[in-house]
Amino acid sequence: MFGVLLVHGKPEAYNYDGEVTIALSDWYHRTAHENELWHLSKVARGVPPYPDSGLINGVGRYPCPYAKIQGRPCDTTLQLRPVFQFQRNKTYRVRLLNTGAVAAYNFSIDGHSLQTIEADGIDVRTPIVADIVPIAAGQRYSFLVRCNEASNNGSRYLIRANLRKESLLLIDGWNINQYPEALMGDVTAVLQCVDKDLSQQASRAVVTTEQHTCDDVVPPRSGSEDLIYLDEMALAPLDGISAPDHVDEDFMVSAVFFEGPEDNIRRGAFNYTPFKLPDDEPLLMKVIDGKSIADAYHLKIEYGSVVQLVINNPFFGPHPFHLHGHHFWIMGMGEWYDGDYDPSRHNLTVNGVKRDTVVVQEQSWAVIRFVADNPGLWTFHCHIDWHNLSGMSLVFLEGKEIVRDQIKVPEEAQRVCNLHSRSRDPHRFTHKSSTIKRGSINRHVHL
Ligand SMILES: [Cu+2]
Repeated sequence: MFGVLLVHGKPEAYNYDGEVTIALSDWYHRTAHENELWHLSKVARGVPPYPDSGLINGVGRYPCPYAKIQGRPCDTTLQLRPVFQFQRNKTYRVRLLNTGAVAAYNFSIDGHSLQTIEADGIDVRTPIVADIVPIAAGQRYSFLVRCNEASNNGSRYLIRANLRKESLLLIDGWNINQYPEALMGDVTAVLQCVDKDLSQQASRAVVTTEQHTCDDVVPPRSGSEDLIYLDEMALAPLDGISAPDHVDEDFMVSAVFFEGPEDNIRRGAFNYTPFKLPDDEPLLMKVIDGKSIADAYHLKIEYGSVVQLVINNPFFGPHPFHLHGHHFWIMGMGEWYDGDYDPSRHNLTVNGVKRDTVVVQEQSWAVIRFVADNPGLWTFHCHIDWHNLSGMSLVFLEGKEIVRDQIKVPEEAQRVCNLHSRSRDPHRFTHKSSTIKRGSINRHVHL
């Protein structure tokens, strides 16, 4: 099941006449479970499974000759790309999300610039204009787009999501996917400008698909164009609130990969401590019950404090790091090969972008700051699913006493937890149903 959940701000910070949502993803022909087993085996050596296709809103293509060698059916009439119809002289909000497991994209629309008005759910103070917007797994943006002055009724422009293959690490061609060369990086959709009145459509736009075969190779945008890449740090928040200029709790983590001495499996980790999910009950329940969570890598922070996290990435690939429960200010980040964060060499700013997912470039660093104003257990993890899976994650235990004394888990959530822990025990599958007791309420639950 695949979809997008939109949370509308109130009041809207920017005016627009219509809107469309563009969800980018990467697609695997193998099941997630098969990929997970391979990735967590010795042979994978920490390399992520290589995707088969890039998709826009769930559609894409795969070269039929490669499908044939693998004995898979291939129907070119089912290889599609979306067509977004915009009414001319109307302003549209394009919501862009990268829902992929690993792939990063460069997003652009031919003949149009993108006015960035939102990053990861935070409205920006001044729209920042760009031709190309890099977007990593887990990141979101909104742009205002209007059909350009030169467009006519029916004009078509390519929407390009160029899959950045350098974000997919392939070491010596070794992968569970034996045909990495079949991945087509030119993932496209179409913007069509029309004069017809679309005001009766729900989103004031019409979204359809058209056939898009694998013979149709889309060359990259012309090198003669002077293309502007989004300056992410210029996306200061609309509320005008800068990062606090002091820090109460300062942490430094290094995002590493290393081979466990006991099993020779290469895992991702912060500070050589791969995150481990508890086998019994959720961490939140443990804290509420006053139990220790020593088995999971966690950082304890006081409610109300200003927390700074220095993230160093000594690895030869980027990581998009995502924090739950908060937005943070990015205080600074290095270019590729900038080395570890060093206060004597690197400057920080309190006026940068506020968001919840930051890309830390290869062999480089980033510094983020947030206010601990949301008691709970909040995970901070790499949004490359494979890195997260093997352990590149930690938990902020924020306001422990408040969590223990004041947070109540709703009954429905407890019920789900119980079902989850039951499903982990193979013997439980033999039961057809069970009764869960919560206070005076008895519920009969069918499994
Ligand atoms: Cu990562």
